[in-house]
Amino acid sequence: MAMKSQFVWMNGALVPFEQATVHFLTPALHYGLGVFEGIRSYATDHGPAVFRLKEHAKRLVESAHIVGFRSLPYSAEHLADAVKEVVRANEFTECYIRPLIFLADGGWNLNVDGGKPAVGIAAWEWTNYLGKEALEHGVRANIASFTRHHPNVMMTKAKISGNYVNSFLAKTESVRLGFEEAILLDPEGYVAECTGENLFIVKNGVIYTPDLAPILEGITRSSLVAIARDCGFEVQERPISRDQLYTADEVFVCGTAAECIGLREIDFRTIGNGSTGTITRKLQKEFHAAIHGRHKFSNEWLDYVVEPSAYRRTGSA
Ligand code: PPE
Repeated sequence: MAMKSQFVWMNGALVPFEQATVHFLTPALHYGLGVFEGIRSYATDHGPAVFRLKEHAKRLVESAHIVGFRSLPYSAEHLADAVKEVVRANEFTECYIRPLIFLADGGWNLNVDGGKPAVGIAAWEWTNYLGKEALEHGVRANIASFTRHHPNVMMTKAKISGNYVNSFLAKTESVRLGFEEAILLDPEGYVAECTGENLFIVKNGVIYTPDLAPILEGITRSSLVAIARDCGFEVQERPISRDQLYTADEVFVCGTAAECIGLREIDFRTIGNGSTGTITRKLQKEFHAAIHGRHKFSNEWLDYVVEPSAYRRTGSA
């Protein structure tokens, strides 16, 4: 199994991978009542480091607050430490980390207060989320026939497990049609985001991205905005229409799993020169420097799994 690791953190302790199981009558399985995060650890000269761990842990706890969990057994700080423990225990350098807080017990009358949350954190080696060629050549996308959630139907700021049924509908349709990713429009018909990524366009040297109202506040999105502004690019948040995608010079998407990937074709229309654009390439390069500890933002954004001075002494994690 590609997602195999040695240990999974379950409710406060590491357990062997095979023991990280839940019962069929776990309410989260029936109702999608869980909140999760996608986090990554990367290799750096000072050993493995988790990218923007504090922000991910904060969003996880905020997602739990949004779905109505009143008290959690662990704080954001405790969960952040547990994330690093999972990377260390599994002896991973580069991995994807998946914490999940889920309704584990009770709540069968559809009331969060009638149940109890449980927490798990797994990690696995996940690369090439959008395929091997994606980084170099970009991917082909379509506009989904499914609309993104209205923010008062499903809470779009929270990474709620059940929200992802909408992503599954769109992505499955997209892949069956022969594309690699789907772009979802918001209930007003403007571009929202992809199934697991935020979206940007470039037109005449200016970078545009939809404002935060209907979308997930992506941590990669905010990192790329900071990097782009630091490079001297103008970045504007504003509504983007479907036809503005077609005539953009470049379109790119970003997320923890996908990182930063160009879209070379949308709805059978070539975007720009039909390959990853120059500004996208520049941002990819800066982003890769940042995650691997070679950028001026790296200090602020990386959390070392092993204290850097200890790593220098032993030369390993
Ligand atoms: N929008 C959606 C809907 C989304 O799921 C993600 C992350 C983003 C934007 C970007 O957010 P951020 O990772 O903070 O930059 N999607 C996660 C789950 C992917 C999956 O297949 O599962 C991820 O990239 O980890």
